[in-house]
Amino acid sequence: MSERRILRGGLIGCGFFALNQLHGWAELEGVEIAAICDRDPARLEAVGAEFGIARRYTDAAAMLENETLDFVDIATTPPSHRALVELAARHKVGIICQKPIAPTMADARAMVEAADAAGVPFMIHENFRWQTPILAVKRAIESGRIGTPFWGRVSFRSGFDVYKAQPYLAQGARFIIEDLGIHILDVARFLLGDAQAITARTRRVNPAIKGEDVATMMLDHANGVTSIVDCSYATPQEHEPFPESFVEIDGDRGALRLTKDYRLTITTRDGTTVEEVAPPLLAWAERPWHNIQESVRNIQAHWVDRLASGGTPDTSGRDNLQTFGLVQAAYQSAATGQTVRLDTL
Ligand code: NAD
Ligand code: 89V
Repeated sequence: MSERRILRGGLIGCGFFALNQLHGWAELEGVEIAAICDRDPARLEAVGAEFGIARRYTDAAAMLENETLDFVDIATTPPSHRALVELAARHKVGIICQKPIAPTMADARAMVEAADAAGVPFMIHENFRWQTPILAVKRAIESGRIGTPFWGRVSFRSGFDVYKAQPYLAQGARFIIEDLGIHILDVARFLLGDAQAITARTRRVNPAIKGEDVATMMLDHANGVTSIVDCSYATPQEHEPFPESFVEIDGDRGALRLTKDYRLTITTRDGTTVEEVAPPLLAWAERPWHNIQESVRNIQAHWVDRLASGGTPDTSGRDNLQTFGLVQAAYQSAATGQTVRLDTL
């Protein structure tokens, strides 16, 4: 049997979160980050030195001209995503792009079209569903122990100072749904199926930021399940849970709860079991981020597998239109007070 060729990636955007991505890639077999790009030369140099990557560019177009790559990993903020995805599509390389996919639905759809037209795989780096505890919840549902789900809640409530590492989060007119709620909505889709409509209410509690820091959303799933997705960065707690997501799912034969410190409790009429489903602390990871950091490595491993097999990644650009559609519809619902159906977007 012939050995699998090492896949060559080029990473664009060497900021706060890209460091996790670079650590994740470095752990995986069969893939290497051959070149990096950032328009900020100081960041480029610092990150290149830290990870021993000599091929460095301040211009993504120059990187794609000069390097032979299998894929790009776009870790810039959303205003640059569409142009970079279209650039990569013109060069016919695979594309990973950070969430949120784009500033608007029109941009998001154009990016999916561009990748399809070029015939290249396109994955959104939607990593929360790849967290070990969320995967454990998915397996528990699939085991059938709680029967058929009829109600769910995915909740993320925190008082963590998220603005320190990501100051741009305090500056946008939109905040928690677009940045964090997007993950929690995706987890709700992953666990309970696609949603057709959403009703949302938002608040800004912290006066020092521009966007909303609290959101409460109700989803009507296509299979008849109702779920609540609620997010807050205005909720200090005695035992800060950041960045844990809590899950409650009720089924016709039992109920499950994913609670603080990664405890998964399943109760049926026969009794209750409790399991610890904590993520491992990877060598390069640090608490409390380790849950998110491990999910980065997990989604990257999934990309390598799908690139090698020619399969579509689970969080493809097209799949992500459903998650991003929920984000857009949630803002519309919060602005109008009405329930918004996704097929009206
Ligand atoms: P950041 O501002 O720290 O880093 C972005 C970097 O991209 C900067 O160094 C900037 O100079 C560079 N850049 C911007 N446009 C560029 C271009 N056209 N060409 C080359 N370089 C360019 O931002 P961040 O906090 O690292 O966030 C980046 C993305 O990651 C965002 O979309 C954010 O939502 C996402 N993010 C995802 C997670 C997650 O868990 N999936 C967590 C945090 C951030
Ligand atoms: O996942 C994210 O995009 C991050 C964080 C978890 C801190 O909200 O912004």
